[in-house]
Amino acid sequence: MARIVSARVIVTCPGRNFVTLKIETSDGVAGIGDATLNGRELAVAAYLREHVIPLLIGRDAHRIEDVWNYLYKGAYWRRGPVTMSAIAAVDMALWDIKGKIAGLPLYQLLGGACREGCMVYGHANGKDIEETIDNALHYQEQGYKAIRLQSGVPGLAATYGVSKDKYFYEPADAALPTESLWSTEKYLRSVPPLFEKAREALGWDVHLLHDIHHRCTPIEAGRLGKDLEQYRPFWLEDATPAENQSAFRLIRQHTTAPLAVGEVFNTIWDAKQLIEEQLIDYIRMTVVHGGGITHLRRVASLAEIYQIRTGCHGATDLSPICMAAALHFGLAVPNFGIQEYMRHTAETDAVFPHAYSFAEGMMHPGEAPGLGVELDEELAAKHEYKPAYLPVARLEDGTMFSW
Ligand code: KDG
Ligand code: MG
Repeated sequence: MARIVSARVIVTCPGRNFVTLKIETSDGVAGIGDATLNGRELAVAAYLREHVIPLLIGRDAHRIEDVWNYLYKGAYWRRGPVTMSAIAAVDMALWDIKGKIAGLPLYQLLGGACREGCMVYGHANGKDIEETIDNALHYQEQGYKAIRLQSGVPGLAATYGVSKDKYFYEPADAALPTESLWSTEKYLRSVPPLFEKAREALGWDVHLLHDIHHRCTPIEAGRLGKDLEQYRPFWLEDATPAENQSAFRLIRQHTTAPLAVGEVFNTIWDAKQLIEEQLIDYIRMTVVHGGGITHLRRVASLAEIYQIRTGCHGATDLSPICMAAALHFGLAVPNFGIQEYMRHTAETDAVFPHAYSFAEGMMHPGEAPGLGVELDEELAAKHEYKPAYLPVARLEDGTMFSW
């Protein structure tokens, strides 16, 4: 038995905030898990410290499934991003420990590689179409096979997905939420010309993606899908808020553009109807916000029988630990689709040295036992937590809107 003897939460801010759970066993093996929830980091840290860690001490680190069920069912209060991120962190750390004890990279424990690597997509953005396409050409030169396109909208001062720094995207940009104005009409006019120009400049051999970021109603999303179909998008992401899963039926009635959704989902229940009615093509849940490897495997298995593939969230607000977990999962899951890859800064990478790598548009988790990521605690301690919030959006008349 590998008894859990200690567990600690480490909060660090190497350019942005990350929460890590570190679990140690009686044989001196340590595993780490990502618990970062952008803009709500300390809620997860407190949940872990106050309500999860005391329950872990003395348990057998090998009994991953049992620990998962203990934390999920045993809390009585189920689901939600705070709870599920905390459970995910425990789950990742335990899989890391199991891999280290076995001397095998995690993907081997998940059934072994189903492919040579995970295709990833990079983020091209710019203040206008020209700048976005210049940026996309840069990604294409670096070997990316898939690129997400987000451009500033004429007439709007700022929009999601368009960063100040062309190559590093950091949406949580202020100590209190900044506010931006939104117009769906202006936005809907701006996307088809972006895709038209992108196909002219980049050709047809590269996959093009776009994130609507919950900004459309179903009928608006249907119209946008129709307009973009001719440019063969790989996917349209988060077309409409998905609390009402049946809303996606309306989008499906109007467009054959593939749909991706789920970066804000936490459990299989958030996606059940979307999957069972085949209302989507890609499920975007990832390890940290989706209850860990143990739960994400169940989501992917349900999705597989409906020909839905994975497309895990991979923004910079998920730590390199989550990125590694997602790559092991992506390599081993039969219905992998694509993995989002927003590179972390050198400052972040220095705190989380890792075995995963990128080459020719593909990523591989590496062969190090477990997750293949370490946390440099000494360096982490030098970067103190800084409150940072995601922006909020209002319509031009002042009505609060989805960010
Ligand atoms: O924390 C929010 C970001 O992760 C999100 O805005 C990024 O939509 C996003 C994406 O697709 O990466
Ligand atoms: Mg998104």
